[in-house]
Amino acid sequence: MAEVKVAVLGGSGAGKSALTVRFLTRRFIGEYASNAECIYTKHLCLDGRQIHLEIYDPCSQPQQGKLSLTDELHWADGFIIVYDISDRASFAFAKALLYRIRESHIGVCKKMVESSVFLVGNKQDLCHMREVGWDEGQKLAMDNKCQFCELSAAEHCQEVVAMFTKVLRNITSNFKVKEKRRPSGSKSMAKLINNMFGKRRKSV
Ligand SMILES: Nc1nc2c(ncn2[C@@H]2O[C@H](COP(=O)(O)OP(=O)(O)O)[C@@H](O)[C@H]2O)c(=O)[nH]1
Ligand SMILES: [Mg+2]
Repeated sequence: MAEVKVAVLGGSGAGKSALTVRFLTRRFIGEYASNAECIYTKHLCLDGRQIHLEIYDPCSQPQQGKLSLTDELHWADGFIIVYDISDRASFAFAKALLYRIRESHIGVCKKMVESSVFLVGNKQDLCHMREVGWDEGQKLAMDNKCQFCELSAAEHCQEVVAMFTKVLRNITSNFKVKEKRRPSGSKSMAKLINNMFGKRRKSV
């Protein structure tokens, strides 16, 4: 069974818990414990593959200046970065998180990292109070080569499920690439050893 770990990060009040609970229960309950740091677990089947999913929903985020994220960056296979479209400060915070993720993964296969980060503009139902344009979110995602969508945890269920599913699918396909690489690497090493010593032995 594949183990997949996703961290949902973003400013306080952006809707991290609402999105997580919406995905896990398909419900929006309005108020969420803000002092509880949760790792939710769920078994699910994705494209015929069994997955043990863990979702990290932190109770609060460190201030922008103290953005270490070291534990999260080690722990997670993928990230959902959430901001509130009616709160520009949460967008600035999401930007800082994306930069932090990007700089921490320098040297790692870029494509894998990029495909497992999703920027989400939440609270689309509050578009009459919008402070962050759709195009700004889209541009930030393009600059960081991650995926992007706007949605509403309060009003959209299918969109939330689709967004999480996309993240999971990208992470598991990264796993498949890693699995494939390993045997082919050892095979080519075996071939190399065989070519060097095997052939020589034959010629003696
Ligand atoms: N209008 C609206 N409110 C939302 C939405 N998502 C979350 N909220 C509200 O925003 C507040 C903060 O949400 P919460 O999930 O606790 O944010 P967190 O601190 O990032 O976990 C709560 O009162 C939620 O009911 C949304 O899509 N639309
Ligand atoms: Mg929360």
